[in-house]
Amino acid sequence: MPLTNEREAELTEQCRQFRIDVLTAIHGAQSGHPGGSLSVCEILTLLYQEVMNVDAKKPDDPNRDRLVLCKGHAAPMLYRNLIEKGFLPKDSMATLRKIDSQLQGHPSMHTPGVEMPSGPLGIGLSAAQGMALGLKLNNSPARVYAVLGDGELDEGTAWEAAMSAPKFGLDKLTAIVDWNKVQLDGTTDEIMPIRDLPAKWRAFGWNVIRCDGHDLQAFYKAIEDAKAFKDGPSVIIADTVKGKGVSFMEGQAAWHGKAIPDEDLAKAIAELGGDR
Ligand SMILES: Cc1ncc(C[n+]2csc(CCOP(=O)(O)OP(=O)(O)O)c2C)c(N)n1
Repeated sequence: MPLTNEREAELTEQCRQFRIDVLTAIHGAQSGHPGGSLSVCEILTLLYQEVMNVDAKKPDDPNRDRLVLCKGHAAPMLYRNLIEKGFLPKDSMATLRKIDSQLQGHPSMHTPGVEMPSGPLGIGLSAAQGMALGLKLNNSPARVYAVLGDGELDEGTAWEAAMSAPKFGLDKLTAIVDWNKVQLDGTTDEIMPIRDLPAKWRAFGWNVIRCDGHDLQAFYKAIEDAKAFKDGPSVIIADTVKGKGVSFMEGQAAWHGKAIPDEDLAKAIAELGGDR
């Protein structure tokens, strides 16, 4: 069943608001990662606000779904989603990257709702796989989502996990690659060509689903298809745009990790439909 038109419109509006809030917080901190936070907006928002079974009132529920943000530098978009789910106070975005804040530059176990610290790229999929294996041994209905960057796939450890998850038949594990084709200081093609990414995952034994990672309906269908596949893990290769939603950030490695000047924040907010 697709999302209803009404639900799709609500989630679209949330994505617009979350983009503004995330950029405002990065501007306030004068440090952070705008590009990769914007590209993963629909992915994290659909998962947290629609798909995943997580409840801030039952954070230790053994049957909760888990998400590992392997590309931990996109933490502001994770935090904005956790706020919406009630894990963090509504005004906490303003504390991003401040000393003693629960919202550090990269996810930490001190932050309610975070399942796995991340920042060093390449390790998150192994952690997610371990969670999925433990849950499977306990016959848990919980699902595990691992959100990776394409530049992150330059790390060999990611491929160790890619090789072993099919061996264990982890059908409740879904990896999602935010394939925005840009990494820290250049395009993925320039730095380490990834070539036929879907074929690579297929060769490792994964059920491969490809979709537009900014199209909520398409991504929702991909999640449903992953849930329906019972013969092993699925990977959703989501075509995305780094900096999505702000014209002068789109596709630009320069906006990977950069403090946002006042005038650029104002321009970005205007493009995103202005004040909330
Ligand atoms: C092991 C490791 N090496 C290097 C870095 C520095 N680093 C942070 S983000 C990044 C680029 C990541 O690119 P990608 O995964 O495509 O992220 P996205 O474009 O989605 O933001 C790099 C090299 C790191 N965090 N961890």
